[in-house]
Amino acid sequence: MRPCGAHRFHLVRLSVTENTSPEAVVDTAFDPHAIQQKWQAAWAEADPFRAGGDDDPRPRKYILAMFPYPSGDLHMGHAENYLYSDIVARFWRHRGHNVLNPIGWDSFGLPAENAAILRGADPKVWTYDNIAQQKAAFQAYGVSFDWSRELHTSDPEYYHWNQWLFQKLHERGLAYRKESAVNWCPVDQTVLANEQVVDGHCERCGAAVVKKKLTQWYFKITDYADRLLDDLNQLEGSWPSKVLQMQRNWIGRSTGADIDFVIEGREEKISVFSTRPDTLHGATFMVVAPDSDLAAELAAGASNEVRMRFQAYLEEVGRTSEIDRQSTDRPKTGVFLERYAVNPVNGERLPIWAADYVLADYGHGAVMAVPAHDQRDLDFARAFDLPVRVVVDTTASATGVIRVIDPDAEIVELDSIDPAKTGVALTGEGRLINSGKLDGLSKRNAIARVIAQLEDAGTGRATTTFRLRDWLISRQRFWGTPIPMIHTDDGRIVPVPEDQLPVTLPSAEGLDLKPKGTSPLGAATEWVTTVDPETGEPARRDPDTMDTFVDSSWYFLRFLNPNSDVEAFSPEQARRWAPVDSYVGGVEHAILHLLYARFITKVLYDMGLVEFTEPFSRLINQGMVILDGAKMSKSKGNLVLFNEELQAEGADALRVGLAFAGPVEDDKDWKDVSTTGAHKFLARALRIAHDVTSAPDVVWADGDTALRRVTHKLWADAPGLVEQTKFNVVVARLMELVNATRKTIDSGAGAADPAVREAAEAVALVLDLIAPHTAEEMWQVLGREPFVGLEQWRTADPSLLVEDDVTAVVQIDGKVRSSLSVSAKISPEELEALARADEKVQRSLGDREIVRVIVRAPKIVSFATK
Ligand code: ANZ
Repeated sequence: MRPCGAHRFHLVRLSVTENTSPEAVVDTAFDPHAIQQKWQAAWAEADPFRAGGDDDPRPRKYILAMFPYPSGDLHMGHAENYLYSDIVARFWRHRGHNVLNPIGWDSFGLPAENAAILRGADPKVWTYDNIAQQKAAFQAYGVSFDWSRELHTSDPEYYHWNQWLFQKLHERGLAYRKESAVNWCPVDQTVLANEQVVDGHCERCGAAVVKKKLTQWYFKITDYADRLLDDLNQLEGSWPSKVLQMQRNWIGRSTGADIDFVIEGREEKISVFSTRPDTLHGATFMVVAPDSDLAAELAAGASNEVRMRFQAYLEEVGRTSEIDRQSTDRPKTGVFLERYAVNPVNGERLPIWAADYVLADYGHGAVMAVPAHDQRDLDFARAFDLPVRVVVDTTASATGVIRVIDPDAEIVELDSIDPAKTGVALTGEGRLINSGKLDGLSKRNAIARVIAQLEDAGTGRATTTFRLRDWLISRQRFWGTPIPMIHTDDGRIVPVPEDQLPVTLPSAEGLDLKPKGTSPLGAATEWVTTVDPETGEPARRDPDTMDTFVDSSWYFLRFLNPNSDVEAFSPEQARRWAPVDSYVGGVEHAILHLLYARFITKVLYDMGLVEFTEPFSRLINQGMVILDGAKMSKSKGNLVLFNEELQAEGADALRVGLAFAGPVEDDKDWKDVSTTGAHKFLARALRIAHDVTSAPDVVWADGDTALRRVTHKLWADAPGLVEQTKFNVVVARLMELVNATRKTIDSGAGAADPAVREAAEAVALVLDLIAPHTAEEMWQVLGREPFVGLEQWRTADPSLLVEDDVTAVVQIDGKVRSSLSVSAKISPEELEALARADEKVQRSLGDREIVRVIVRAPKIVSFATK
């Protein structure tokens, strides 16, 4: 029963401005759909989440979630992603910030084209239909976007500036064409960037990727390799360490030396890259990548039989993925090329082999093989009976102290660790042996000495090598940004003049979009025919389109003035808003998108257009939503559909269910997401607002202290919890406050207690992060003006934060077995003693022996038993 008078404030007609007034409160019964509709209409009308203009005095926050590809319906991954960034955006508004939280669509790309081929539809129509559908879903989900900045990368107004960017890179020598062996997807019939090849397969369709020699456009990201690596240090602590590590590995900086070897019967020397020049005396053969030009040249000079064996081997290698080639547990294969190299330090003849574990496009595509100290070389030497020579004694550490490898032996016999016998390469630290004047030196000193010697003799030099390759950006597909270059009849390639940009896509009508290895745009005769801007002679447009990762490499800047037709973005607005303060997205973008966006940001910095070198100050990766431990997918038939869930319990229950299911970065099993539980909680929350009988101007200080303490503890902790992205804890704390409030209403001072109003308002203000519709409704029921989403959070009263007693839980083998009421200041020893003495604990322990105790005073004592 509701105490009488409870409706006093509900009947007030509330309005923000003329015509934006939401209808009076829906009903005391919780009808999430009615509440949702009402507040969504009110938001659409009043546009409360639009970012403030230049004269807005509040500090700015730029909150962004990785923009979606318009694949149709939203899925649970989207539901999670945009929920988290919405929580952050709402939080900063409550903290007095001018928040920019924009949304757009990454709307170029293969799926549109493939769907179009399958159904004979226009990729454009398919794409924009999907965008409309997703937009409606976002609105139904209650995300507080600034819709005025919506953009689509497939609009000419957007891709105009991709073309501008391309030309700027071209002017700076950072966009270029070259012929090389590229990754080719035989199904999608297009080239792929290295980053789009996952375990040897096409990232999109899963087909095994093959190598094909083609002339393509590249962005010279390798010029930025050092900066891309070094600047990761700036992000330490604000990006997940896993992502930083993945980027470091991908860029893969190795320091070592280039060493030049004379090849018998060849005028020019060849260089090899080695991280272990100290082992030069241990080189016993040389290996070249079979698919390198060098191997072909060396094989050409060999006997007929070897030439044939080499050809057959080359074909076999062409069918092997790069991952397999590098795998250590694969039998080693290769062909001796009947040629010899000469070791520059001792004049020894080293037989030259072609073997697939050496890659053509790393270092110089050739290695000096040191089987004693490199596992792959050792496996190869053992397979083909080549000599193994130990040149670093790893049984003695660099300091000269004997390292005991076999604990039963005093000194290890070198023989017992001979790699030729054990099959285990000696890769550790040690002192040099069998290396002439280098003998006795530590690895580090020997490396420095060898490099100095090589440099003196002019046969080598210190070098740094990167794993990172240049970014291949041209694609032989239709639905992308046309590359703004012109091929003249006399073989020049010139930029489309800036005043003729954008080069817009022709209509897809009449074009055969089926993948066939050349761009469908080449067949659009009218489109492709143009004139040489310098001579006016007939010429052809470049028929390729850009990788869509170009589109997403700078979109966060376009949101700052998305409608400009005079510039890609405004440097002045970038100064105000960028870099992005908080960026939420999936870890699947740990390399591709984030690396490209970091690269383009650095180029824009060098152009003087932005004043920062890293685009995203903080990165939040969400886990996946899975079902029964497995990734959801259409083909497995285990999809939980966003729209169905939205229909069931409404947006807020879905939002609360997801937020409560676990830590942001963890995968969440849909089994653990309870939208019905969330629904009940929201109904309880709204109910307390309905029950409040005191007036909005009541003096809180007169309220019940126990309840006020819970409220103020929330005010003290909520900001920190949100900043640490502990959204599940925020939900738990809201549940705690709702329960405490209910208790006061039902059994304590009653609904008229000012502390009840204070608590209910606190619930509304914090709940807005996660369940904004219910929060708005509560706020209105409480007699306050909309919108709660724009209200400032309150601060905790320190005098209400001193805790007298707290509840400590006692766990045994991970299960809570008892709880104790203890002083907040209890010592760990005291707490452990109390826990051990507790009757319930003793009962459930029985005669089991405690083997480990963890005490976190004053909250937890955890016993582990045998
Ligand atoms: C001799 C040597 C002796 C090496 C030794 C290692 C250990 P990271 O660290 O990954 O940069 N290498 C060079 N170019 C290669 C290629 N194209 N394909 C396959 N392997 C190649 O690896 C550098 C090391 O990998 C180089 O140092 C070279 O082998 C090999 F005890 O040179 B090393």
